Amino acid sequence: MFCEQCEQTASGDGCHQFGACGKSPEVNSIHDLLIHCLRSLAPVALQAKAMGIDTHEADVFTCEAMFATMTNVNFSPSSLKTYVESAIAHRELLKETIQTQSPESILLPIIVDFVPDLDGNLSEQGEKIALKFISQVGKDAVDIFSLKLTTLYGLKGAASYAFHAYEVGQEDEAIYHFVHRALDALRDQSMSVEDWVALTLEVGAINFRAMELLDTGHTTSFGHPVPTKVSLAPVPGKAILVSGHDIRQLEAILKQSADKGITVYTHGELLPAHGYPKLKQTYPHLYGHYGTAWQNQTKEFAKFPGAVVITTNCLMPPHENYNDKLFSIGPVSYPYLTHLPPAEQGIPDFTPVINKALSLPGFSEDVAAATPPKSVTVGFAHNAVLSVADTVIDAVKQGHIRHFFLVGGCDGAKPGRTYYTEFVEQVPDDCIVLTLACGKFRFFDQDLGEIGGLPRLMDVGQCNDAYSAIQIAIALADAFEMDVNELPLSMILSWYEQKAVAVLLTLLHLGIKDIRLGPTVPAFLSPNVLQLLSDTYQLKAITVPEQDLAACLAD
Ligand code: SF4
Ligand code: SF3
Repeated sequence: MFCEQCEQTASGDGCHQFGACGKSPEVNSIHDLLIHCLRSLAPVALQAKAMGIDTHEADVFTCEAMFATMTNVNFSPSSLKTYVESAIAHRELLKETIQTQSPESILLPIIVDFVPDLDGNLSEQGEKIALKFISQVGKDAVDIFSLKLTTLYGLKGAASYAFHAYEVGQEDEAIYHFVHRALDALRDQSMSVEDWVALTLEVGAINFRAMELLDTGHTTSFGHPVPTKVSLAPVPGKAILVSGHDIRQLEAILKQSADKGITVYTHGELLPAHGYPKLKQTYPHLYGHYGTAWQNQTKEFAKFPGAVVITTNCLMPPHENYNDKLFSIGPVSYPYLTHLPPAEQGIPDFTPVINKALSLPGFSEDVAAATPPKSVTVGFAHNAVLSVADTVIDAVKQGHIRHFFLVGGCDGAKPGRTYYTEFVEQVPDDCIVLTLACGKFRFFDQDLGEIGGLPRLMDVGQCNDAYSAIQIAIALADAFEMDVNELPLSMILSWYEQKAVAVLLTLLHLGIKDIRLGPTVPAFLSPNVLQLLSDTYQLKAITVPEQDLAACLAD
């Protein structure tokens, strides 16, 4: 096998024997097979679009299937086989419609005739057709292959955000068209390094649009986030824990579990859900947050005394001591986990989750009483922060706020990730820390105090709320009549999976410079591509907190 799509990749080089994420060579090859099938669907979808044929189902399917191939999402050969079958079915249906509408032959590339042997060994077939370096020719082969991988991985992140946005009723045909176009470009042998750089940055542009749509979907459905205190201590009683990113599915769980005497807790990237006022008002049994980031789930899920639902990434191979109370939905799947299929409008029937929660002990009075009453405040998205923009601007002008740091991104298990905790601990008292995504769990419960009534630590939201952080930066730059890069703002980001790749490409597409990235730079960036990013955007790897902090404050 070969995979290097995430930060955890073995020896910082590539997983060759088995995935560090728990992905087997077999599953890795079926991911590759699925990507190949989506690449074979792409030119057909593009042709159909050009002829005015409705491709909507294939578009949404493509985004969901891309999502399934991301790190820590789908480990199930049988579930992945269903995705492969559907990709071919969507493609054949569109081919048929094209032929009916235009019987004179339309030239489509050979890839559209690829037919996997669904009764054969899918893994072996995937291994044969995976995107490989050896198929690359010419003097720029290494760099073009690197940019192809960057495009593909960023596209997975952007497509998954587009799928989230679709789920909350927001779509843009331009995104779907681009997803097919970029997948189709992977077979193009005529593109130069410059062409690939341009396409890679286009992934960033399209991801910005996907995050914007998701923001619109969330705020339209649940209101603009407001600063909200979230308890980290449990209450006695039966309990459900919801992990991942999907706020719409969290709402469905809340709806179906209302009046059942069950308390619902968030885990990982669902913490910011508490900031959405309509969700809190409608469902008072959405109570608190349990645990920290995804990489601690084996301990945290095992200890949780109720049912657990994982809605999106990041799923780790579940331990047998909790797999009977863990349920997956959407593109997430693991061989021996119970997967709840979508019923009405993509929402599963969560009865098995509710029954499991009722059958488990829940939090006892003793445990609840013994847990120290701790809380964190969430909900500092663009609307909330910009509603106090005057206070922020005054504090900067009067010298009370010296600098802003955006510290966040995807978390992981590497020891070097303590950098982010140490960095935040060393940020001077006259600076504000904005944070987002699961990287925040390194320091989310620290009390950094206030500056002139403004909290020094503000949680902007999930990784997709990078959109919100960008809106805040743009508004501040406008207020100070300067370029975003001239603001007293430094971005110290951590990356792990492909959503982070998409967010990074968005920031580069917007021309944001001086980003510090860690804990390591992506293995799929060739030395020349890395040099190009560092020359053009001054993208740098993190060093040690003291040194980076001093450099940011000196800029
Ligand atoms: Fe390795 Fe990451 Fe690929 Fe998993 S997703 S196989 S950890 S590179
Ligand atoms: Fe975390 Fe997986 Fe990316 Fe959404 S939950 S940030 S790593």
